[in-house]
Amino acid sequence: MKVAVVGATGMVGEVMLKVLEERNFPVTELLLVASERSVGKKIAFKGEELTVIGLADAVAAKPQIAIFSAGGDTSLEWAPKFAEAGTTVVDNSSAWRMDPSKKLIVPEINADELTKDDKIIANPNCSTIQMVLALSKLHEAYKMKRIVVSTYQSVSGTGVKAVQQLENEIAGVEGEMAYPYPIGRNALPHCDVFMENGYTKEEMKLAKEPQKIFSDSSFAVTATAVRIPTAGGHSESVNVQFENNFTLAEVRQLITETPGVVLQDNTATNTYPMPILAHDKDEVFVGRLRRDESQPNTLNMWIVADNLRKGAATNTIQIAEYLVENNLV
Ligand code: A2P
Ligand code: 11C
Repeated sequence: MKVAVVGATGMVGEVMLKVLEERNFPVTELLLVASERSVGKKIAFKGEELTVIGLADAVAAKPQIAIFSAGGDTSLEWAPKFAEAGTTVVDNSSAWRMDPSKKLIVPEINADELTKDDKIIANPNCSTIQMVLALSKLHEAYKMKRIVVSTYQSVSGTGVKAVQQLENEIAGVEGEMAYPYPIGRNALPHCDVFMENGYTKEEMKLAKEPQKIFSDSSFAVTATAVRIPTAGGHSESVNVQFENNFTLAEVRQLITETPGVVLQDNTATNTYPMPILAHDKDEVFVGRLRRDESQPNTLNMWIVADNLRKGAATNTIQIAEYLVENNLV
């Protein structure tokens, strides 16, 4: 496969290269693409030095697959140009996610929707992916009615500038601010921008993407997204009400059987998911399973994943793997 990575010099792009290499994705030629600022820069892949190229040259090279993580504006402008040239784009930005003509894919849940005609495929938001994957078998078994989710999101979700802000604060040096307030020793109930309804964009992604992924609008989601001073890994407190009753033993069994999900749940040994345990892992970790004693058929859970891996690079590359394995490119 001739593959282009658009945004190869960015935080997610760097992890994409690592994941392509680790999973031995069948790359015959790799095109590293970034903005004009980075053209000519060298980046290593599988022990080889590759030179970063610009978007127009990458389109002209007609890769079979282009994986994008270069921001929504770049995707809006360039994904259609790649698609027109015959390239299948898997896009990690928010640009196409809610476009009714594009599919929003978490491979373990709905990759079977994909066909050869899908030329631009959207990767969901990081905090959505880990939540829906952890809930997928439970939804099948008990049918979700309503989810109340509160997130504890790491600064890596914002990008390099935010990681630098946290490092500067820890080192006690002045620097550029990615957030309107200090993030060290703080918690900001503010991920992405505020919208007219008082929610943030991040909260609305959590509220709207799950129904599209499950092709099911019969459940509702409400979210509060909070930025905390962790370097990497997003955590979520999820309260989910089902139509049907469950036992905790069955829930544990279903979580154990969910592909890509790992159960870490033993209060006797202080076993529960944490960002430091999820770091650099592709799985989604679930623990603190408890029946909500205030309401019938309702479960409390704690979900953690590496937001740059399953939340971004890994999920995108799993979509590309599915396309290759099923001869869809
Ligand atoms: P560059 O490094 O040349 O700016 P991050 O999210 O970590 O900031 O990374 C964003 C990625 O998207 C980088 O690889 C960046 O390239 C790339 N990018 C940003 N704007 C553009 C653009 N207009 N055209 C192509 N690539 C872009
Ligand atoms: C965050 N979820 O942690 C964001 C990062 O829509 O792909 C990814 C933004 C997106 O702030």
